Amino acid sequence: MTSRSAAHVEKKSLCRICTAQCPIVVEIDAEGRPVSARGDKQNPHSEGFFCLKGKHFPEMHTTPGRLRHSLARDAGGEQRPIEVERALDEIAVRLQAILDRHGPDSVAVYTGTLFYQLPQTAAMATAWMDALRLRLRFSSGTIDQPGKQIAAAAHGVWLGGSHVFDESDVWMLVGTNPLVAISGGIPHANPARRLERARARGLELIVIDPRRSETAKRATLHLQPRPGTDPAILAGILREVITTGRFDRDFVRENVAGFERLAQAVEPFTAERVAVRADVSADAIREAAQRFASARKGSVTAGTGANMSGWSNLTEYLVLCLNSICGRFRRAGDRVANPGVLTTQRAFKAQAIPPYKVEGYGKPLRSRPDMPPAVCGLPTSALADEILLEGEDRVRALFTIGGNPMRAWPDPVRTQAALERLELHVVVDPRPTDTARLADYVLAPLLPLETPGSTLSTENLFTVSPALGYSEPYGQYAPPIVAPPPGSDLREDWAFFFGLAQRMGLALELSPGVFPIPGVRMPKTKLDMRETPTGEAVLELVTRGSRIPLERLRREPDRVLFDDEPSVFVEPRDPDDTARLDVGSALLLDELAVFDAGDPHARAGYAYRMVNRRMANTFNSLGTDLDALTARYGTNPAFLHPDDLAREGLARGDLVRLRSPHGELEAVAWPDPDLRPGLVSMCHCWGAPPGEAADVRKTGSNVGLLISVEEDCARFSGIPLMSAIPVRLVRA
Ligand SMILES: Nc1nc2c(c(=O)[nH]1)N[C@H]1C(S)=C(S)[C@@H](COP(=O)(O)OP(=O)(O)OC[C@H]3O[C@@H](n4cnc5c(=O)[nH]c(N)nc54)[C@H](O)[C@@H]3O)O[C@H]1N2
Ligand SMILES: Nc1nc2c(c(=O)[nH]1)N[C@H]1C(S)=C(S)[C@@H](COP(=O)(O)OP(=O)(O)OC[C@H]3O[C@@H](n4cnc5c(=O)[nH]c(N)nc54)[C@H](O)[C@@H]3O)O[C@H]1N2
Ligand code: SF4
Ligand SMILES: [Mo]
Repeated sequence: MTSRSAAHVEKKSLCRICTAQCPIVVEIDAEGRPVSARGDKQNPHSEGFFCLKGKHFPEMHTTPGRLRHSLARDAGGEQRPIEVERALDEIAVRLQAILDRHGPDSVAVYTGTLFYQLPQTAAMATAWMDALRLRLRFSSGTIDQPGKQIAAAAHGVWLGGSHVFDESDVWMLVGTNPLVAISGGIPHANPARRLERARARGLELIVIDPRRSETAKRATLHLQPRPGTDPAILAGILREVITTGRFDRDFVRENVAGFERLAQAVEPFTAERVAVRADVSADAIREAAQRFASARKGSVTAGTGANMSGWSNLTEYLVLCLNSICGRFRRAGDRVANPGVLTTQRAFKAQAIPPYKVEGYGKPLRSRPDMPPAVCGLPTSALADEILLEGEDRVRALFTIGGNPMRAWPDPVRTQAALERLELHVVVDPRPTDTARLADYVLAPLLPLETPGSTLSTENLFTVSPALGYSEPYGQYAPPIVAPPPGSDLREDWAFFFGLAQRMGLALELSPGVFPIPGVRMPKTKLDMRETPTGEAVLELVTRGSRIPLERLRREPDRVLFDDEPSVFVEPRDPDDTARLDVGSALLLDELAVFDAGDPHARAGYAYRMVNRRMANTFNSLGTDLDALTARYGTNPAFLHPDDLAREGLARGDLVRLRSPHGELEAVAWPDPDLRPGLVSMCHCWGAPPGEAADVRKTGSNVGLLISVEEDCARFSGIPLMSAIPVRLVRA
């Protein structure tokens, strides 16, 4: 760390790179620039936890690579700085013209990961989309873990909430590596320490991952199966729990429907048969079932590995079924460990929201006529095709907010062709990303240390899945602590959408929170469109109706745990309520028979499978351009088991060519003894744009080149096969 001169001050804030949102202490120099960050050791929630990315978070604010002005493409095709108010004037006119001529279905919005970490932006941009009646909304969610929403709809939601990690004695993780991803599964703040403490009090940690991941290394039981076989393992565990009678009879009798149908569906999955399909021992299946079911409290949760390997819907559904039949939910009278701080206040009740519609949300996309829109949102894997459609009827304008399609979407060749065809592409991003470079306008936002923020978005994650969100009543307000770079012309992200709405004569209604909360009516606010509100005022509106008023967090900045408030307990079921969770959904369990019939993703002649993974020092495409964060591996190498490397005659650092049935890429080979043999493990969001001459040793490789958006896409969400992809190795 730089030596701290007398003129330097330290101020508290939150790192906003990933969903952990770690409390940090930022060192600010005499000129008011943020120069470094460290974890806040005094913070009782995180106890000083942070990571190397967070250390370089201030650099994102000061790097010369950051956009200090918005950009517009001129007549000659060059992107040049433009005054932001003028950019908004021009965008409003061009957008209105497209809407007038082609209607709302000619305009699409893609919201990336960062969108969901900016609650004010999420709320304002959503209000703007509502006012424009835009239907074509796509998000990174359908190339992430879309099975979660599908499964929740088919299963229903328990209003009492799930057991939290800190009170559990068993925890099962399927295709997720929370010690590196820090994205839930194990609570965000300081997951390693939380796990260590939990293990010390006897927690059983069961990890299912074809890689002996950082988390798997600390498990009490690690199953290292073939990728793409999670449904077999979960069905095998469910069968074992059912046939040995270890399920929660009382909970099932009172709250669960479809038990017989589930029992029938998993009947073929004996431990011995699962052992063959997944290549794990039958004893390990029995052991996992016994340990999971005999514990008192706990949960099973799945991550990207389990969602990207072909069986997103089914796997997430079986996860919920296992939680349900084992009664892994809070009951009437139980204390709620995480009643919320900044989220709209809600009641906890020992009852179910019954299953709701999985699909049939509006009419299908033109490029996917056989795929009725589902509860997870429109398939992002189809968005490039919507732009590339022949004829009048296509997407002509796209708004990309806090996302980087050129790096993140499957099939970057198609993505590039689509983005180049757009009549209007507006990107909201602080960096000149590969995507921003193709845009007509890049709107450059202020960054978190310059704007008011809070922990709301991470708290809100409980709505996405059990085991996500905070496990205690933690909340923090983060005031702006540095000024924007001198001479810059930047706005808070949300202000672009307010500005566009003003110019287009729209009236906006703002909802609090980032995601809707099942069973809760959110208090909406009609905005006064004559005057732009302050950032603080917008933050107040998105926390409206919270259990702890934002004002208190502002007043008492060191009070970040609200555990001495009156405790919240789960209320009994409403007297007339008869709703049940459904573990027998035919819609989803039918997929189990399809799964059992064989591996539809296998292709002859492709000896390896490529699996997804995250690397510690980059966050999706963020950090891939910072030397300090890429020092360890240089790029995103192709990890292989040392025996495979040797057999292929490869050494660390050699270039390899990977070919899938869809495409190919070049990558740097790297040994990983923790990987199951026969696999290649690679991180996403790297690589130069297709067609650009580039040195893979510097740019890394775009894994999306191996992915097809036409074949092997899941029902409902269209998530392509993004893990367990058949590949073969070719010497480069
Ligand atoms: N092959 C393969 N592909 C994958 C995955 C995989 O595992 N394998 N993972 C998928 C997953 S899970 C996801 S979530 C997606 C990620 O997909 P995206 O969200 O599209 O990609 P990111 O790189 O996270 O994009 C975030 C962008 O937000 C910008 N940003 C940073 N701060 C701010 C801010 O304050 N305001 C605004 N407006 N922007 C900001 C960053 O500069 C960055 O360009 O990728 C998916 N793609
Ligand atoms: N450092 C860092 N943190 C991040 C991100 C990042 O890019 N970098 N990205 C963020 C985002 S957008 C998200 S969505 C989260 C994701 O968080 P996670 O879902 O935890 O993502 P990963 O760390 O990639 O862990 C996925 C694991 O699944 C395993 N796997 C692959 N295929 C299969 C399979 O078929 N079955 C099973 N059981 N396992 C399989 C992989 O070996 C890997 O260990 O992380 C977030 N946090
Ligand atoms: S874990 Fe995430 S939020 Fe925490 S310091 Fe690292 S990047 Fe920032
Ligand atoms: Mo993600």
